Amino acid sequence: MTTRRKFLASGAALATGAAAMAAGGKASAQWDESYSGGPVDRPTLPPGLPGRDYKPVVTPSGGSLEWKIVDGVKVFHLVAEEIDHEFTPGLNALCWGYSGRVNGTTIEAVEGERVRIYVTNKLPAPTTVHWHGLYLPNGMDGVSGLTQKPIPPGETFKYEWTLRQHGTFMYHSHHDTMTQEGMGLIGMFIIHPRDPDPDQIVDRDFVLILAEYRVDPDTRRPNPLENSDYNVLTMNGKCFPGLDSLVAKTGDKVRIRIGNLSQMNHHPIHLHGYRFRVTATDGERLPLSAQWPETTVLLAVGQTREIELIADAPGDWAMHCHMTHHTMNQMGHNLPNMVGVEPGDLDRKVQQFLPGYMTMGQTGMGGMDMSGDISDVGDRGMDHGEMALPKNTIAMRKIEGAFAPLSAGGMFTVFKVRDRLSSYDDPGWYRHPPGTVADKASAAELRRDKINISQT
Ligand SMILES: [Cu+2]
Repeated sequence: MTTRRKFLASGAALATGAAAMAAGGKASAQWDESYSGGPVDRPTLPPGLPGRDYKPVVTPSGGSLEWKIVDGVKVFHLVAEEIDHEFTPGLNALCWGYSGRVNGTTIEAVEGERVRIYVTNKLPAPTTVHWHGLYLPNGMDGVSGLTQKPIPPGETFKYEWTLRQHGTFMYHSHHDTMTQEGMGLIGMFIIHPRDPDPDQIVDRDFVLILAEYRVDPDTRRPNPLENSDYNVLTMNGKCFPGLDSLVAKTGDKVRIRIGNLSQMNHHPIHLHGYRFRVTATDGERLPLSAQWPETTVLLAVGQTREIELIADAPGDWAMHCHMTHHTMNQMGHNLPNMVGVEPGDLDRKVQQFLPGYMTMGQTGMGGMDMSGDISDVGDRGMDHGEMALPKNTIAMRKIEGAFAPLSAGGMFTVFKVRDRLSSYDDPGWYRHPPGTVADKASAAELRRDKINISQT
């Protein structure tokens, strides 16, 4: 029960706290600077240099934006522009991106340095850039109309502030975001710590940004109005097999920084063969006691996570979104369910009216081995096994695997770990030690283990 004396005492404490806050003091020991964006008066430090102050990240199929130092400030130039982008061989679209890449231009900087980022708008529409997760003066936050005027087509704006944090962040358009993010205006913003703890230093430091697009067959642009049925699911703007593999040497300490700026979907990213530790959120790095083990990390839209592991198991390990529709390329999701159905010549009949029609396979989609272009086929018809596809379509294109065609696409890549590497270039498919690959069981083995496979 609260006595009047206690009530007055707590009121007095609140008043004291409010006075302290008003005077710029701290309200309590728990509510410290780490929750408030850090002290605004933290001094600017000299620019950090790769090799001396940090080890650069690797953005598979992408790269870090160039910079120069002018009077102690790290100067970047980001260009928003239309790009004829290849999601994977066979699927191109006119997207919007930054400085020559769609999703794959990473900004890399160091805690404490001052950055000046010029943004040139070469789009046909106004734009802005929001620095997602960063502590900065409000007027640098990039929200069109709220904190700045939009950048008109053809003009260049300047953003400048001092980086007062480190970690994995993102940047994206904040003008007509549905359209502009849906066209590809997103990227990762990595800030290295000024004085990393030994446990923060890794051998391989990968960056992946997740996104989703709607590209209809025989069209040349993503449709940003789509709100649920995405058919091109990407990491760094690429869908499998278009994305470079993540390559590590056995024993390497590996960090994978993942961000999600998809339009609508969260993505549970699963790595085969390993467990990893979630070591940082977009808020801050977690102390060792607060890091947690996982095999799948969920990336909500707008979130980043860092995961770390020791690459102690050689092989080709799949790493992918675990939503099964997100590991297919350019699927149509309104097909009739034909699993278990004998379609006969249904395709031929329907194609008289709908030339691009294709029935879902009767055992699923995995066994369909088709490629080609509808224009190559002419009047020859479209038998199963020789199915033609509309232009700019990759749904069923064969992806060669080490053993057989791979029935995977979309938000999927391969973590390749090798005992010996002369470089971190793609080493090709893994060569498994003899006797370590699943294969047809012999009759002798079945007899030995009394496995009865006779039909009843
Ligand atoms: Cu997904």
